[in-house]
Amino acid sequence: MKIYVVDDDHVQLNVTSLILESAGHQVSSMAGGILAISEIEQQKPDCVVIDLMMAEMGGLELLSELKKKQRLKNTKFVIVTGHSDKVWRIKAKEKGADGFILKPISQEDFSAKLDDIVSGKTPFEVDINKATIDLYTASTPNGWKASVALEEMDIPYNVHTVDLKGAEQKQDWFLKINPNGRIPAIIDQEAGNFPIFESGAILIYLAEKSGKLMPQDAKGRSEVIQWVMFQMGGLGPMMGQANVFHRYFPEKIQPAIDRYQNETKRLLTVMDTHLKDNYYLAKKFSIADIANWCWARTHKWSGVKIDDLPHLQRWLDTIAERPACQAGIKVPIDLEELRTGDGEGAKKFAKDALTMVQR
Ligand SMILES: N[C@@H](CCC(=O)N[C@@H](CS)C(=O)NCC(=O)O)C(=O)O
Repeated sequence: MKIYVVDDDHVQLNVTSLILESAGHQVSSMAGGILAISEIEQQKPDCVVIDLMMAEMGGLELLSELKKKQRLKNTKFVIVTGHSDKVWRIKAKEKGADGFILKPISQEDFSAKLDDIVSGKTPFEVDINKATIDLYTASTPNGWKASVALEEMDIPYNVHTVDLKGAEQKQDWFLKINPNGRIPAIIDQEAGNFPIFESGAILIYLAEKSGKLMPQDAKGRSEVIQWVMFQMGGLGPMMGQANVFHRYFPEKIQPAIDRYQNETKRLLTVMDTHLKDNYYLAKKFSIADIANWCWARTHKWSGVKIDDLPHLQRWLDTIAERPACQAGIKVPIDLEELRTGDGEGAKKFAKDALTMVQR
């Protein structure tokens, strides 16, 4: 059959072309997407093999352009990549690809797989709802960061509730997933059961995996990561300690309470000032908003008032309206009292937390 190969890696382009030629196909090729469009339209091949990750014009972008061409209505499109993540399969399917070939793959298998795709023997199916992320979590701000991100990115996941009071997070099986013995942690089944701990690292991993909620350009990415670090190194630890001294410890050590509440208030004020001129923490809604929102929304629990921070309040309310954020903070259970600061659930949470911090 007539096959057209597009790959901006010259070596890979030659290898793929040779494999297909030696299997008896008539092959044309181009080292990049933009130039290939008109030639492909003209040649009307039976099949176009497209590399997913190309610098100038990405494989999926090229696919979208080619799918618009009436002359190519009978042409089959196959995406080839070394990226195993299901999100790419889903995206390729959405954009109209007929097949997806994962590298590395032997010469014979490549050619056979391509034949099966073009002949329609193996229809391109993606089980979108099959969860491939395992989330180990509990109802706390750090835990919500992971569940909110998974909900926002629309990544299916299995929830495993970790019994913090029962010290399940310190058991050997869990320490193999997170050596720090804390939640949240995730395992990515699609990446050879790769474990990830530290909520900030989880957010970045998921954003990179899904291509969502973090820009890809260096400055945009940095802006997001700066605010994620602000939460990881500042807001989270300060609010966490404010909770310990203000809410959990029966002895009221006023200088410690003041120190952590004042520092929390200072950090929330930094956010308020920034949010005066910015709708979100970075340019668009991102993992930076998720990280900080999950903590800032529990300011009452830390005993810190924000009545004089109108921009922060506006931002908190804006994010609270997002359905995915609402869903994420109900994982593994709905603990609204952690935000309002009162009720039976709040008392129990504070008691359990005291057990943990005194261990
Ligand atoms: N820096 C870590 C902090 C994680 C953390 O402190 N998790 C708490 C719940 S919010 C926990 O697992 N506590 C149990 C313990 O201390 O044993 C992260 O962001 O993931």
